[in-house]
Amino acid sequence: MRLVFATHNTHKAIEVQKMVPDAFEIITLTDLNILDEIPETGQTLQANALIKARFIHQKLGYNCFADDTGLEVEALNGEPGVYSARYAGIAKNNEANITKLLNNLSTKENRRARFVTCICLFWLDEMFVFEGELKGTIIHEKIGTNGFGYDPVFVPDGYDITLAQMDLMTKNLISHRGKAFKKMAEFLLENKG
Ligand code: ITT
Repeated sequence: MRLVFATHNTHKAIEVQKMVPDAFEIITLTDLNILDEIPETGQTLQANALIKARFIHQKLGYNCFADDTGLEVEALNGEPGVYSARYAGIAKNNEANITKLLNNLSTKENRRARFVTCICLFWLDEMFVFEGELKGTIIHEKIGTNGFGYDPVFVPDGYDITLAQMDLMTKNLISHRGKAFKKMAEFLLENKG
């Protein structure tokens, strides 16, 4: 069964395909040749996930979902939060975002942070929301080359390596997105018939 993921981020689509039941084939906006960059104008992660999922649901009428993730850093009053993708001003420039984050944290002792993912699913024309979080610490320099975004500077609680040093399977087991998508996968398994 095809399920549209309202994203152009192929990294995320690969992560998610591994998490949902095999019966579901994840199709991205790029696969559908939909080039629109859906404006994420919401003030919260849930509002942005809803904007993206509703855009596709209204345009195509398909079962579809979108997610939004933010990194919330305690000492920065929850920043970058909903602005995580464009923290340094340039959309999705991971290098610049990490540099700005490390600069802003350079004088702070508290380096606690968490990733939060919110998913909005349109399933048979009804809307459902799923959430997951991952707590950890921001380190002082980048380590590792796997993953994307802030992974090279985030060490999850209970580990002494960054998310960028983990293989994808391990990241999916513990991550904010993994936990939120596990909830969605359980829902889909229960409701697919
Ligand atoms: P969309 O096209 O789906 O909007 P995106 O790249 O903007 O893709 P998100 O909205 O989910 O991705 O996440 C916002 C930013 O948060 C993203 O650009 C990364 O900088 C960061 N981020 C999200 N998930 C992450 C993860 O698992 N590890 C590290 N950083 C992550």
